[in-house]
Amino acid sequence: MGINRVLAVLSVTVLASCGQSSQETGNNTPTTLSPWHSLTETEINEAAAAVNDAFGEGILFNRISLTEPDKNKARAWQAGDTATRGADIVYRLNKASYIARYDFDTASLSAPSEITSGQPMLVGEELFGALDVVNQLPEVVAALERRGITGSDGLCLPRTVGRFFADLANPVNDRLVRFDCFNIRGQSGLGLLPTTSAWARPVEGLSVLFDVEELKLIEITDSFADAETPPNDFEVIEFHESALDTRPALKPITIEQREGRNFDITGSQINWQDWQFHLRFDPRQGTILNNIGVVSDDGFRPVAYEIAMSEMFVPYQDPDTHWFYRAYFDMGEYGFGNMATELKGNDCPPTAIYQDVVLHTASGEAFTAENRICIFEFDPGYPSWRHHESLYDDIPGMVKHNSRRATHLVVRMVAVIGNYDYFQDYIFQQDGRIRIRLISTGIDATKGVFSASLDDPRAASETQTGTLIAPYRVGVNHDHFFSYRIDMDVDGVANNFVRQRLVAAEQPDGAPRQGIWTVQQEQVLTEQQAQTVMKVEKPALLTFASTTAENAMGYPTSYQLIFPNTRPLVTLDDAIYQRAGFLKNNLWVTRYKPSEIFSTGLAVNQSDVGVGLPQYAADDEAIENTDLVAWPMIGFHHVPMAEDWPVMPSKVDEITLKPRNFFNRNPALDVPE
Ligand SMILES: [Cu+2]
Repeated sequence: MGINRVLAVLSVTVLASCGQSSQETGNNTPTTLSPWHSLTETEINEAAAAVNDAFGEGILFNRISLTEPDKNKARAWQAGDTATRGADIVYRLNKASYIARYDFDTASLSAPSEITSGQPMLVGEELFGALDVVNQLPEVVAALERRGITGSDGLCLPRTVGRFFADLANPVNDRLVRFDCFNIRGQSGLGLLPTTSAWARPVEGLSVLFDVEELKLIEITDSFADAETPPNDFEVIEFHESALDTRPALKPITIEQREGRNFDITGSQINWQDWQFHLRFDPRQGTILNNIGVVSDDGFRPVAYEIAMSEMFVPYQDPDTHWFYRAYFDMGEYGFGNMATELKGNDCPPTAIYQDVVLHTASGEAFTAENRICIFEFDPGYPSWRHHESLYDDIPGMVKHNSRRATHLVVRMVAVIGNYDYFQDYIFQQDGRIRIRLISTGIDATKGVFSASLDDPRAASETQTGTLIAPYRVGVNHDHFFSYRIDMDVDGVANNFVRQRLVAAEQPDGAPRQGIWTVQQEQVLTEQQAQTVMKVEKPALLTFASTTAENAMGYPTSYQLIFPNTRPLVTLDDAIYQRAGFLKNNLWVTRYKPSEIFSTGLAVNQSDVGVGLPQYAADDEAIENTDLVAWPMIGFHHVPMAEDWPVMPSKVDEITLKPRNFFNRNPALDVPE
């Protein structure tokens, strides 16, 4: 079906013509790579060649990532040193999955180990290769024609399937996806082009289970084969600007830095204000920060060794034949880095600089993807701090008003996982805070229904699992859960996890107060004890404290983890939720292990139950005075609404790392007026 080819050609053309590569990237090229530098094109090609040489052709490369560097060696690395570097190569061969490690120093490949639990990420070539075949299947063409959709007006798109369909295929070895379809017919003014939103007209009741490796149809399910179908050919709201009656433009707010930027980039290292960190890009996790800390008069003070998202889980809440399986582990199943899109237009402010990233094809060839990261400074519009001393208003000559402008540094990428767009931001502040911000926008997944409004007698049953957000479309209820991995190293590797609850303290009879609240420390000595479920009635202060450094008042220097509380509503015994064991707690704390990177395990696609964080914590290791990793979970329950349509307003979720007795005073005190 020509449309997919057309789309592919269009996107390539757009990339070539609108690339912002001529912009300054701000990078001073170093002579040697740091331990945390993203894999280079040369390195990726060398690692892939080693695997091809050892095991022959026909290998599908799912992921070539930087090997987690030896932490002790990496921490001792100084600019100019030669770092030890390696690549982890995850690949498919003869219907099995493997991981091997390539060492660049010795040019040697480890013996591969077979991955027997779960499967590696689906890569673009698998999905798009299958897409062409599925869209040309006579059964699919016929089912679409029965619904009045012909030629390139129909487009079926792939979804991961969890660990279902064991009666039809082998969920352990077969690479399964299920396609559902859309009417993408273009409307007046678009010429031969499809509608702006490929997701706006669902073709309900048609699903195609497909093996993307064998390119084999397994099952086609048409619930309306002999019946009237929900409408699929109505006018949709085009959201490109020329199709809209836009409001009058605002008088412009100009953002500029005439004297240049305030951050320096050398290789993977970024310095801004007192902050220093390394930035790399990974096909699975996207942007990863390493060796993050504060440059002080006493030298480099580490805060965290690594910060990255570990998994994203989006389970839909509809038991329908065509919806029950929809629960996406977007990071482990598709790859957040692989799905990163070019940043352009209003994605980043005009002062941003852009970085290209290096990814690879399924055949292991490295390529450069342009402008996948932007970095910029930003004025949030409120001061870093302020005080006006009204007591002295009448005293002439005194400085009564003090406020200091705040400036933040933002590192941004955007991944598009099908209908949703996710911004992954790391924000550095002058007051010592680091914020991890996840912004969700894009297009709600909708289910095609017969009702155009609640007046239709069918609407009552059709809106049991969602909201009629536009005529003939129900936005199905779902969750967005984000699991992060933060390797805390507060003033050194050895840390303690401190959990304090704010609790009511009854006062004795006759006291002037009947109740106050106090801070009570709980004993948290092991991985099991550290598992934290948030309670509205007993808020928790969650901190990671140095075991060696104290501030001037004698407190252990600490960083606090702050994040909104969300809980799974569905039992963790559910077939889908059993694969997302990280949901059990708002926060897990484990002892650092270089092999424990992903909260849902190494291979998430069609993964088994109970993998990942529950396994890492099962041995209940002691976590006193040792190297600790924090695993906070954030997210939201999404009950869609009309305002989500045709494209959803940006929704922000955040984790804050906040200094708590890490400094001796407000660290932004010295910001000049
Ligand atoms: Cu949503």
